[in-house]
Amino acid sequence: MNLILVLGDQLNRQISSLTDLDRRKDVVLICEVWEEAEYTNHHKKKLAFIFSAMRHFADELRAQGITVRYTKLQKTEKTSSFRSEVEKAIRELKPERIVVTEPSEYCVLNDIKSWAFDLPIEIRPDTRFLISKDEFSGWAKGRKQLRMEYFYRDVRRKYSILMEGDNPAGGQWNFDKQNRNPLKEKTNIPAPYVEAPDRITLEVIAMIDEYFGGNFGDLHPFYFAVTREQALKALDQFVLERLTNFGSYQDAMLQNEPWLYHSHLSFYLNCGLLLPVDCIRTAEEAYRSGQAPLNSVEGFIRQIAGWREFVRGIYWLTMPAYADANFLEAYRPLPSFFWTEDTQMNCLRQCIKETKENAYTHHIQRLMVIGNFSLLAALHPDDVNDWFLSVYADAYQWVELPNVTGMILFADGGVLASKPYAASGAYINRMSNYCKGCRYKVTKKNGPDACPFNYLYWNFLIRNDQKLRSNPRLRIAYQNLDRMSEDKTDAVKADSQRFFNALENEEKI
Ligand code: FAD
Ligand code: DLZ
Ligand code: SF4
Repeated sequence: MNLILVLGDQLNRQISSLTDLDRRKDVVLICEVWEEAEYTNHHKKKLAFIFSAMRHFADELRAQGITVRYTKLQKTEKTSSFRSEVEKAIRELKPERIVVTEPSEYCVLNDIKSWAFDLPIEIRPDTRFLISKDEFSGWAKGRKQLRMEYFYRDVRRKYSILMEGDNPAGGQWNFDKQNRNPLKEKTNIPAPYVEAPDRITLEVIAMIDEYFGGNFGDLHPFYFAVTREQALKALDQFVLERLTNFGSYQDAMLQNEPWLYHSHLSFYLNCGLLLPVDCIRTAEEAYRSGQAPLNSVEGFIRQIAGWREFVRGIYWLTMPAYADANFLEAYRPLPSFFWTEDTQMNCLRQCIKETKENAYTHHIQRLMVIGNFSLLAALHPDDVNDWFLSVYADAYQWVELPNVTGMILFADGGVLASKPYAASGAYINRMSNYCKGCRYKVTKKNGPDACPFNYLYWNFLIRNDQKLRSNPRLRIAYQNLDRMSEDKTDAVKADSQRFFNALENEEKI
């Protein structure tokens, strides 16, 4: 008899540990454990989502005649961990073997590898991704630079995604230039997918309220899909209602409009309810049938077949050293307004408020508002990673860490991104309507009323001169800095110092 351990982000019947399951003998173990629930200040919606999806998956397996041993979080057993739950199951069920699909996170894999029970543990490859860890390291080997764009093209070729023979559909690999339109006012943006909580979800919500009431984030209202069937409906709704505009408005931000034309599928992809091929093939079909334009379909597919696979590859290629990277020597602690949204910078307030409400913000809010601020303010990578890992319902270390350490903080010195995504307030003003409602003036460069992003941007270049000047993609930025008068650079430094002092003194900025 095999004891098959299925982790909370492996909720798919096609997962490698379940492929040869013998329903007459084998037992599937799914467990809610305190060790996972408490290692960070997980958003309440994130916890409710994962536990509800786990409980629904257990019921789906049972409906197929499979024996499932499911353990719920118990207040009386606050020390539970994957190891302790497996140990208990071994004692009671006496299996011949443990089978598990490789965990998505480095620490959990190492933990499982260290288990010394008196029976074999078979760790099977994680086939939920398009590119295996070995394939990625083979691709990376011998390359001076790892760039997503070239990796993505190889994935397209390998799986014949949006291809016309040997060529990319439409004659181009990338339609990003068409995908940078701002949205300046509310248009007819479709409502996001909403699933009313059923009995199981309501039970989980009650448990989260009781056990995790002090955690960050709003638990109510809860509207996520929690089964594969519902997640597939959310995918269909996205393709039908939002995919057409996805590309054009991919980078846009709008006050009080958290969902826009994004897919909101990352939660479902990352816990296994959806597979990348589900999303890619459905989107491609929409293009082939004339339902959605190529710039949108290619843009969406690039996020999943390109970025998602690429960041996972970087994660496994570079761990564990990646988790300690701090190339720009950034040491400032996370300001408390990341938890309280108590700031006068409207863009940040808006994005943090939406994070608290939904356990979601879209990519440009994470990258160009919260991420950009974290970079320019030299926040410590450990603090920023911990925040991003806890507040989003789609956050697992394999995807969160490269996005934070590599993409927003440039703490890896350029392994993932060719340059830091640093920007002044002008970018945020171009892509959103946040600045209209702000106490600061985006057009002012210096002084107490100036948009802090404006002087912090130049201060960032000055502070990191030695490390960044030689980056060819920052050549123009440094040329512009060199043209600045001394008075101007002095004002930048003085404004930045005043700003950082205020942060340190916990003044409202
Ligand atoms: P869409 O815009 O609709 O994109 C479609 C899909 O593409 C997403 O569902 C996601 O699976 C994938 N995708 C897009 N960009 C990325 C990316 N950079 N890395 C990996 N996958 C991507 N994504 C996570 O899934 N978990 C995280 O913890 C996470 N943390 C992030 C932290 C920072 C600082 C940044 C800048 C990005 C982070 N992302 C993370 C990537 C991205 O922001 C989210 O995947 C996206 O916002 C999810 O919303 P969506 O499903 O509506 O995405
Ligand atoms: C995120 C999470 C949380 C909060 N709790 C659990 C849990 O109690 N049990 C579980 O199996 N998975 C949980 N997860 C998802 C895990 O973080 C994820 O499955 C592993 O860390 C993957 O390495
Ligand atoms: Fe953000 Fe600056 Fe615009 Fe205010 S003025 S919303 S701080 S970019």
